[in-house]
Amino acid sequence: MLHLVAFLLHCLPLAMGHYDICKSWVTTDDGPSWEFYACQPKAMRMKDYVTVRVDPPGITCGDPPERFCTHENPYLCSDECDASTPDLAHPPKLMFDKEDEGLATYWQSVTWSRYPEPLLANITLSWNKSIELTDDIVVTFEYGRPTIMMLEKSLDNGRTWHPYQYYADDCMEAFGMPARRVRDLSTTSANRIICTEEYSRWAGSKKEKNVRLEVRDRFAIFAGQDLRNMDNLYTRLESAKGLKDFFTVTDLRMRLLRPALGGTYVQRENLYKYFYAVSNIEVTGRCKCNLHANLCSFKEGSLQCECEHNTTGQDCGKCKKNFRTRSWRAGSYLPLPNGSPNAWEGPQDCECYGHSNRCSYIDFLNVVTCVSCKHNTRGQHCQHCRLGFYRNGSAELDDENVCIECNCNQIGSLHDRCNETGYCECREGAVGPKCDDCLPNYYWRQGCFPNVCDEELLICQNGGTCYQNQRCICPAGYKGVLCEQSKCDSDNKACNSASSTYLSLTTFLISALILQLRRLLGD
Ligand SMILES: *[C@@H]1O[C@H](CO)[C@@H](O)[C@H](O)[C@H]1NC(C)=O
Ligand SMILES: *[C@@H]1O[C@H](CO)[C@@H](O)[C@H](O)[C@H]1NC(C)=O
Ligand SMILES: *[C@@H]1O[C@H](CO)[C@@H](O)[C@H](O)[C@H]1NC(C)=O
Ligand SMILES: *[C@@H]1O[C@H](CO)[C@@H](O)[C@H](O)[C@H]1NC(C)=O
Ligand SMILES: *[C@@H]1O[C@H](CO)[C@@H](O)[C@H](O)[C@H]1NC(C)=O
Ligand SMILES: [Ca+2]
Repeated sequence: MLHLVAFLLHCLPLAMGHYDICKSWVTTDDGPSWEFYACQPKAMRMKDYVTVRVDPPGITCGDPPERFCTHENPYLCSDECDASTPDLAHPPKLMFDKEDEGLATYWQSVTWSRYPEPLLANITLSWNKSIELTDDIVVTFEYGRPTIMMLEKSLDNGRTWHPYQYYADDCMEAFGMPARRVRDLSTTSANRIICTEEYSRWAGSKKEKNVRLEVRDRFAIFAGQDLRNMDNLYTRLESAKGLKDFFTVTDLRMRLLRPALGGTYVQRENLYKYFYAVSNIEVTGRCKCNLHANLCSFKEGSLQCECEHNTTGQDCGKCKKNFRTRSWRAGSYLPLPNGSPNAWEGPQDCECYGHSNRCSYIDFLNVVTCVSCKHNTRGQHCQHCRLGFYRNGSAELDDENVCIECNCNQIGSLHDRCNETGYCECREGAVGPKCDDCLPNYYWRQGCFPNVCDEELLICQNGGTCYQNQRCICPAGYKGVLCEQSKCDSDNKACNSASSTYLSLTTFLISALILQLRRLLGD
């Protein structure tokens, strides 16, 4: 019972924190409506959702079966590890099981039989989900804590790794770092990576079993020793650069670099007593949901935020479709006590139908508008076609082929634009969807021009012939558009000038004939 009370007291400051509801239905002067708050899921035992990997292959004891002894009984080396016998096997999953009172179950490595080659092992924990630590990481070692180890973390599902904390019985010797304690850190160094000697010294194998990453002590720098002033911590998490990220992980890796030595140098004649054995890894944290969810569920093998505030994604890290506002934002712990979801109320008019993923907010119009619409679209939602393009009737608005080029004939049309069925506006005489044909009675020559002559109405006269509707080719002696004019009527000189090089023989003869006729008639 005492244990339970202590446990409750221990958890109280973190459990009772605000930010446990995302919205509530409130009545205001304007009637009832939703009010939205920053919210986060409860802290959970993260070991229940982890996948583990132990490296290198073959580091787990028992295959083949082997004997080991302990530092307490160094000369009674009759314990056995045998992977094929359930009672004697020590597989990695025993680091995460629920233990019956008093009966430790543990993963165990092979012994250091290949000394002086280092006995190295990596234990990698992966969640495939960003997690925010809310309490200490506690690793429990049976048979002694390592004399040298290191904790690493990843924020990107194991693509990149960063040191989290160094542990050694002599930090200077092992890592070239001075030993520090979290208790000595200040507000400006609260996210410093330190090397600590607190968890590596030999203290008798059954006494001190735990190695910690002190999350609570770091919180206490801001919230006070009993974490009573959580408001101050939340304020700092918003304002201090890198502080939130310090407590966030997707993966953890323990690099075990040297086993417990029992307080002495390595005894080469009895290497059966050097190995690693981990009975429990406690990781307490909550799903990181960017303050947009208060529930986190385990679906298809992964943790997943149940996003509110019109956000979506594993971490509520983006806006829902139809809610792509000027940009997604995380919620904020501020202003106290309920924080802000930093979300837009209602769907913002920033649907871009997939032709843009960026919007900008035009303050003085109070509208959100898509920018850089692709696929020849334009408009607030990229819902129109650019000038010179028209809507493809058989394509949805979000189709890449939604806009078709007008392709108006440059000469035949008045401009590049066309109507909704792709018809261009034609100059006089031009016709066709693209204005590349001519009306009847028009001919094409760098545009449409009215016929000059044809076979029916505009007939070339005096024996003239129509050339491609463009002009009459007149016989000698005639001119005019339709060869309707005799050259002599208008210009006697031309008729008289026999030497004119422009006159053909025929013309000459005809002219002579006319001359003779005139003489005969007594002109
Ligand atoms: C443990 O992981 C580190 C990278 O974090 C790697 O460099 C090292 O080789 C690994 N050790 C073993 C024994 O797999
Ligand atoms: C990780 O989580 C994502 C999102 O829930 C899921 O699609 C993916 O399959 C998961 N990957 C693994 C290796 O479990
Ligand atoms: C989200 O969308 C719903 C439905 O359009 C709306 O009622 C609500 O106000 C929006 N905002 C937030 C913060 O949920
Ligand atoms: C119109 O859209 C449909 C559907 O995407 C596409 O198959 C077709 O090629 C488009 N038409 C033109 C002229 O681009
Ligand atoms: C486009 O113009 C053509 C020719 O003028 C016309 O037949 C058609 O109905 C017009 N389409 C629309 C949608 O206005
Ligand atoms: Ca266990």
